[in-house]
Amino acid sequence: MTTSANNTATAIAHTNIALIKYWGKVNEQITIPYTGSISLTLDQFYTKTKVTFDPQLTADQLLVNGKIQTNLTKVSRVLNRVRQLAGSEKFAIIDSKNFVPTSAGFASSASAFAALAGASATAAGLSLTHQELSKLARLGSGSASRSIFGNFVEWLPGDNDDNSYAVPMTDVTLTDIAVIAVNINSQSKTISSSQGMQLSANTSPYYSEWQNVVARDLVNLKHALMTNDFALFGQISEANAMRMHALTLSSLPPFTYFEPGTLEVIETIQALRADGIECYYTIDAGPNVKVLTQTANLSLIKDHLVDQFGPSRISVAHPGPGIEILE
Ligand code: 2P0
Repeated sequence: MTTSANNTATAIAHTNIALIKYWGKVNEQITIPYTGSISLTLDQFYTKTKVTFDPQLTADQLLVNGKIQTNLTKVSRVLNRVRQLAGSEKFAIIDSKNFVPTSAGFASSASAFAALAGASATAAGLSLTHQELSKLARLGSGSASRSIFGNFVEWLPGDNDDNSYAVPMTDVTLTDIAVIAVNINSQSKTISSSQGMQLSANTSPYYSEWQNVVARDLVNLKHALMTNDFALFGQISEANAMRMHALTLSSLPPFTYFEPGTLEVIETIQALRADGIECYYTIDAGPNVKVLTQTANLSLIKDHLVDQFGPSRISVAHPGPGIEILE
């Protein structure tokens, strides 16, 4: 990476879907997770962010899709670290655009904070490695640490700011994967991921067992990825997602991200599978469902979901690239 001579840089980062979920922070200030996690970066959904440091500014300014934002808490964590590393006191204008079809129902924080890390570090003249960018993105949002890299990515939890970062997974032989996103509701949720995971970690009686579950699921998912075992990949991913959602149901007070439509998609996937069509589902901190399948069954499953839920709710993605920095 080269240094930026004119205080400005643009970066593009893609969103990711977690297969082994991150759900809980040991340290909320610097986003150290209780467990590791594994995700797949997706090709269709990304954020493009331009950062310009300007000595005339008296505060950071954030535009998302052209709209001024007032809550800059997480953005400031990233920019303050960049200023500290660069020995600069300049504030920045951040112009961020999400290229996530409204029908996809993906959260944009992973791609947004990964793009912010790449653009702000470059604009400040820093030459950071991808590992350092992953740590920087993590300060904004945990899942963003993984969106620095393409394809399958593992976030090594670590226990401090220096050893908690994501790495690209090597030796993966499972490459034929398609993800069908079914949008049930794209309104923002009433319990944010940060609030939800904190509640689960503090109150679910199952939280200590979740950490054991994730340790086992990480080993088994890696085995599936290295042996090109799609059935095992799907089974582990689906079970891990449901175990994460069991933490929300078992919190005090209990809560869920599921909506009636979420359960409808789950039933459809179970029925397709009973008919011998191989597909699995995963669900993040929201009602929308991502169906995991392979090329051979993609059209059939997509057509089925389009018939049932309507074309505007369905979008398809494949494994996508890591961060791209444009000077
Ligand atoms: C994940 N999620 O591993 C999990 C699974 C949602 C469910 O990471 O609090 O926006 O900003 O670190 O990264 C979404 O939460 O949370 C998320 P913070 P983030 O992808």
